Amino acid sequence: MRHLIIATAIAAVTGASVSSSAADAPLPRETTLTVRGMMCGSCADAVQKALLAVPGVQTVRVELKGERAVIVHDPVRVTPHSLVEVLRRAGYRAEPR
Ligand SMILES: [Cu+2]
Repeated sequence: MRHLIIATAIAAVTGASVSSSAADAPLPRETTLTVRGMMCGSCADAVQKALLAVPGVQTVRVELKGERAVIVHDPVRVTPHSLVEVLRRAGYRAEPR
């Protein structure tokens, strides 16, 4: 529940819609991916940007040393598989965990 509150707060800051219509939207889902191939901070930035560019992705937290990315997203528009595919195209091997 805590990350839902954080996602809403971030959406408010970025100007995304969180008003009355949010009641009709599906609850955000959190997906954690193992991401392999990140060697430095630039890789982590590239992974974050690639994921944030996906419509329906709300927040992304990348952990370089932990080899993972935690993504909060609309569960209808974004699936774990689609996130894996985006990272594959960006040059990183990823899998749900
Ligand atoms: Cu790098």
